[in-house]
Amino acid sequence: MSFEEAKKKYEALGVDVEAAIKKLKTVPVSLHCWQGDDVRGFDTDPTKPLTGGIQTTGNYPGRARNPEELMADIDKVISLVPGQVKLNLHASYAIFEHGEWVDRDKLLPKHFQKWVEFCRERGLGCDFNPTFFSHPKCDPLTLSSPNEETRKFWVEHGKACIRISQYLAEELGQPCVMNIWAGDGYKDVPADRIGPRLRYKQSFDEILSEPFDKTKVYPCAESKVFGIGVESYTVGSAEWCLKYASSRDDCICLLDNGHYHPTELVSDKISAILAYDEKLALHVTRGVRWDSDHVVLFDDETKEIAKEVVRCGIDRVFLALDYFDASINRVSAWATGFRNFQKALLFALLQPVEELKALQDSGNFTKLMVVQEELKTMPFGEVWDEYCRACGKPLDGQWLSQAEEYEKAVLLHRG
Ligand code: RNT
Ligand code: ZN
Repeated sequence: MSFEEAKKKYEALGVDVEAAIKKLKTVPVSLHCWQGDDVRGFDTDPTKPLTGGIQTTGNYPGRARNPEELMADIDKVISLVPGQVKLNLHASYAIFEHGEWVDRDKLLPKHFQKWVEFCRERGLGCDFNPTFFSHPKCDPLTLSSPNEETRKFWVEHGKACIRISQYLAEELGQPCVMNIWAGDGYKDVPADRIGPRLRYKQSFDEILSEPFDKTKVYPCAESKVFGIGVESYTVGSAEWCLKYASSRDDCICLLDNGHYHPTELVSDKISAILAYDEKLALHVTRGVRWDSDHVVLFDDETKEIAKEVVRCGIDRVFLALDYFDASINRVSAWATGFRNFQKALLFALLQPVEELKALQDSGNFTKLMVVQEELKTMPFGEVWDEYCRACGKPLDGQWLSQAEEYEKAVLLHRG
């Protein structure tokens, strides 16, 4: 079947295929830099373990070891994926020059100047994340620590990151989403649950007291249910983050779909939050039995998340990917997840939403089920190919060989 034939089939359902393609090309999706180096960053000893309750597994060759390698890998990924990429950086990816090094509480915009140049040359915006893990000052708590010196250190880190986020937004002319996630919590049953939560709140308040332009910097609070070694209690739980974000007009909720009980679905949470808030942020990932951060697939829940984003208003949701697989070619992992989320968004944009809603509202659940099932076997692949062509990017079946060549020419030569 040709694209023209596929388009006719969609048009018969009342779907505007060209409009869907045109829209998706403008929707930024944040590409997480941390897939390229197993979340190690450049500001601490790379032989020290990843902390904060997150874990990468696998030792596939080719991990990026420095900014040059990471940038080259990101460039490769960008060449392999359709759509509007935005970069997502962690503070731990600061670039120090001439033997300089500063601790996280002293980070300055200039430590991200190289990243600004990278983004500017490629027309990308940039999102940002303070890094509250993999650092000697995690005691293991950070923003909720009872040790005032530790807590202050991490508050200063958060404030420095607000200034850096503002700098990124101003230099690149696109808003910067600044996501606050800290793995603070306890392995075993705590005696005091409210103390850390009150200190966490105070720390967030102190970080957000740093002046910033609310049209340029969008701070978020990312919740979590548990982490490895932090099984019994998480300070920044779902309720804490929801309540915190709703208590202020300058903080939004960030939902990571790996951060809930496996029977809970983020696809069902999106509309609940958007019934109250103007904006929402997402980390799209794939948890296999736990928050394992597997590569995003074109699977049912990813499709359902994309449908909800489209139906609630794609421009109201800041979209980002968050996964890290060290057991396969990292460039391919990045490209696969990014392409799959693009597929899910395009698939969602090709649904006859008004007709489906009308079936629901008129109580015709028989037809609603049949139509929704039949949409699954529409000639989506033809439209996807056309979208890739329209973006000037490789189609399915054309890009993996490029990742493999890059592996041979570049990645396998890394020690
Ligand atoms: C951890 C959170 C967090 C991190 C990144 C590196 O469970 O999902 O978003 O993955 O900030
Ligand atoms: Zn996340």
